[in-house]
Amino acid sequence: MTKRIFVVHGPNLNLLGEREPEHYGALTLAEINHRLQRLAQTRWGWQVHAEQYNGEGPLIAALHRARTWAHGVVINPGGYTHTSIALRDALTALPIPVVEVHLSNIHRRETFRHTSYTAAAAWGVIAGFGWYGYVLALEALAHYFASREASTPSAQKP
Ligand code: CA2
Repeated sequence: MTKRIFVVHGPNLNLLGEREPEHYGALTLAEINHRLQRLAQTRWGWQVHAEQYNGEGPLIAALHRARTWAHGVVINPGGYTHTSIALRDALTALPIPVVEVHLSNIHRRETFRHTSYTAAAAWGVIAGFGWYGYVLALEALAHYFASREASTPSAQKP
């Protein structure tokens, strides 16, 4: 079955590739999204739908919409990681697996970045591997779907 994956980027990530490459790498957001779409299609036959929001409300509204169509979510909540209980609540309300991704290793940076309000609402967290962290998140979702399908009765051999 074709899976639809929602990759959603939080505030300021539209600036990727323009500033702070030492923290966030040299690729633009469009380049990262394109790589994920190509990989997901060729390796698993999945569709990746990517969006970016600078505002908390629109980000939460996009997650509410994703309840109707997505099979999994990969989110980089950006700065809202460290501030937003509302975003955490929206993620908690999703009945599908969520993987939180950070380009930088937030635990090697300023103390205020060490706390993630959103992480507890995620199935898992990946941080510090740059854009490749999004690939790892897709791999994690593939493992999640495969392990669930293997344990459903219809997939069992007689
Ligand atoms: O490491 C990450 O992916 C972060 O989620 C990025 C956030 C930061 O607030 C988190 O602590 C960690 C910031 C995203 C800002 O992105 C920029 C990209 C280029 C230039 C300026 C900002």
